[in-house]
Order: sequence, then structure tokens, then C-alpha cells
Amino acid sequence: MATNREKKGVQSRRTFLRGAAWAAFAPFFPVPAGLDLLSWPSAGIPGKDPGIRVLNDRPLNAELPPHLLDDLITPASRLFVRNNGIPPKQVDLDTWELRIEGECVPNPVTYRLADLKRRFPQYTYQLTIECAGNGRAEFFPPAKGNQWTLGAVGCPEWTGIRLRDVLEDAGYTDDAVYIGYYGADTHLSGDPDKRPISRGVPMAKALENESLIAWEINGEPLPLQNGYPLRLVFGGWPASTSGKWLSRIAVRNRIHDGAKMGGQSYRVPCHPVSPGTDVPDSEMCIIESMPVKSLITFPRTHARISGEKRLQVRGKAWAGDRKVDLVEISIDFGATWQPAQLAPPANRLAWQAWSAELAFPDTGYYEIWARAQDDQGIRQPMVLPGWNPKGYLNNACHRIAIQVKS
Ligand SMILES: Nc1nc2c(c(=O)[nH]1)N[C@H]1C(S)=C(S)[C@@H](COP(=O)(O)O)O[C@H]1N2
Ligand SMILES: [Mo]
Repeated sequence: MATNREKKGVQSRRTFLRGAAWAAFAPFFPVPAGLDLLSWPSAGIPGKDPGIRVLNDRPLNAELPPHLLDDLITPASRLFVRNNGIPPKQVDLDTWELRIEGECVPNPVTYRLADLKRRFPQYTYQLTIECAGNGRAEFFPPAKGNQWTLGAVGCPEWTGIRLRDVLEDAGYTDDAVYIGYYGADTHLSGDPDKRPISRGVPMAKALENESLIAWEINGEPLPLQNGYPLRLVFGGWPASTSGKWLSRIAVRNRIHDGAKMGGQSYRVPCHPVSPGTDVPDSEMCIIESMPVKSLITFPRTHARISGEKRLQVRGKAWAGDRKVDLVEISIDFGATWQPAQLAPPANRLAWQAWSAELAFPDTGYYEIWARAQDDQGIRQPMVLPGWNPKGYLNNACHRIAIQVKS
């Protein structure tokens, strides 16, 4: 049975559909190219691309349209923003500290930023982070929360130190199960005792080579909205694990129980449910590695091509902890597929560039579909995958619309 809250959600979605807000759905339901309904309101977030689309301003949440994710290495200006609370107003690099503590740390240690930079070897990796709610807008019955379409994903180069090196330096006991982060952002309510979010990962993920405490994106300090001056980065896992404005890490002897670890947050039904099911918290399981997915980043949807009936399309593909083995393209609604050329990742957990030369049999309207497959043989679904109460893990194929003119 639908709760009142769910009914309200459905109602507001209906109102939404009646308005000009169809634009938000265009990436999923390509409309005839002659009708350009796709518009991404300009946002004006300092340091961000003017094409960024703001979903919410308190807390700030903003995504990029797929054609602005065309860079192999995502520029800081084109990295999405997902805030649960309010970022720190003032950051003083000289006094910023990171404390390592928790049940499994007998002697808690506090490091200054300068100590971290001086004492530990530095690494740079290109790592994909994607919000687990990316694609939420497509679920029906609708899921509450930011109505992300396709662009809450990015893959910049991150520079920092290994979380493992710092944990080993601090020392932890062998009953460690999980790490949990705490950031310097504040709860929307203003209550200093409440955390906007405090998540983490199991020790096995925490100790991987690519699990970083980072202070740079693409050789520049992190943008304020993306966690300046210090954040965690766990490539391939829900980006909610990559704690921003990092000030504390607890090494826990149980699954971390910070804000948004339990209930319905970043969790999906342990067993598949029919759309609209009210799932009790006890039946919800934590999301770990993200599923295989791809984007078409060139051309943008509604492009028109003329002259030769050929087109070079390109995009990105990623698969959580896994590698992508194959990307296939269809221009006939999935009836036939052709393999794309697929580049290897720059390193483990980086997205992979693909491109394909398409030849259209005729002029007219086409949809281009892209479908990736991971190294375990798992492909993206063409339609919306398993409905879940909070609308996570939508990895359906990306489709764009184009018009081929003579
Ligand atoms: N301290 C803190 N860390 C955080 C968040 C937050 O609100 N506060 N949001 C999380 C979520 S849900 C996501 S998807 C990513 C987004 O990272 P980005 O804003 O740099 O793209 O940060 C994660 N880390
Ligand atoms: Mo997220």
C-alpha cells in the first residue's frame, strides 16, 4: 500500500510532467530532433561550467549534461556536486587536521595537512565517482530525492596519499571491519550534533592501492564544493563513500553506523521487489561496487548531421570495481549492434573511452544506443533495472536522438 508520502511523490511528479520540465526527461525519452525540448538552465556555480544543471541549491546538487562529460579526464569545472549539508564556510589550511580514531585504533592520531603531504608517498590515479542515485529521475513510482538524470558521474585525476598508509601509520587492531568518515560540513538544520552524512567502506576496499585521501583534482586544489581541502576517493563505489571536507576517520569493529548508513539511504532491497513496494529497513542491503554503465558524450542529443551519412560517436564506459570489456552501439532500437573501439583504462577504476564509426542507411530520424559489458559478461539493461525505494543503481542504456539530413 502506498503511504501518504509516496502518494505526494506521485502527485508532484504528475504536476512536474505537465510543466516545461519535460526537458529533464529528454535524455531518456529522446523526442523528435525537430523539437528541441532539451535545455539545461544555466546555474552560475562559481568554478563550474555554465552548462551545469542545478537540481537543488540548499543543499547544492548539480549535474552535467552528457555532452559536457566528453573529456577523457573530467575537469574540475565539469565534476558534479552532491551535497547533503552545508560545506564549511572557512577552511584554514594551516590548522586543518585529520584524526584517525575508532574502536580499532588504540592510540588515536591527529595529522596536520602538511604532515600528511610530507610524511606519506603521493599517488595520482584517475578514478570514477558516480552518485548511486544517478538516473533516479527515470524510476516509477518516482523515488524521492534529487532527480538526477545522467550526469552525476565523473572521472578526474586525483592526487593524494593512500588511506592504507595512513591507517597503518596510526595503527589499528585486527578486529577492524569498516572505516567511517566524518566531514566538516554541517547539517541543514544547523544542529552541530547532527552529521549530514557519515559513511564508509569495508576494510578490504579501504586498503586498496587506489583508495585515496586526496587534496588535488587534475593538479589543482579540490574545488570547495567537491571537498576542499581533503577528501576520500573510492573509485567504482557509490560516491557517497568518498567523504568530502574530511576531518576524521574511524576504524570500526562493526559496519559503520554513521548518518546515511542505515534505513533506506544508499541501500537497496536485498531481494528484488515489485515497483512501489514498501520495503522494511531490515530487508535493505548496502550498495557496494557500482554496476556497468556507459554514456554517449558526442554528439549531444538532438544533433543534426548532413552531407555524408556517417558519424563518429564517442563516449565513456565504467563498471565499478570491474573493467569494461565491450561497448556496442545500435542505431535500430537494439535490433542490431556493432562493437565500438574501446580504450583500456588509464589505471584500475578509471572509466574507459570508446568510439564508433556509424553509417546510416538512409536520411531521417535515428536513436543511437550504447551498451557496455563488464569483464564478468554482465551488460547494461536497455530498460530501467530493478525498482528500489530510493531509486538507486539505474544503469539502463543511454540513448540519444539525431537527425540525418541529405
Ligand atoms: N562530507 C560529505 N561528504 C560527501 C557528501 C556530503 O554531503 N558531505 N556527499 C556524498 C555523496 S552522496 C556523493 S555522490 C559525493 C559527491 O561528490 P562530489 O560532490 O565531489 O561530486 O560526495 C559524497 N561525500
Ligand atoms: Mo551520492
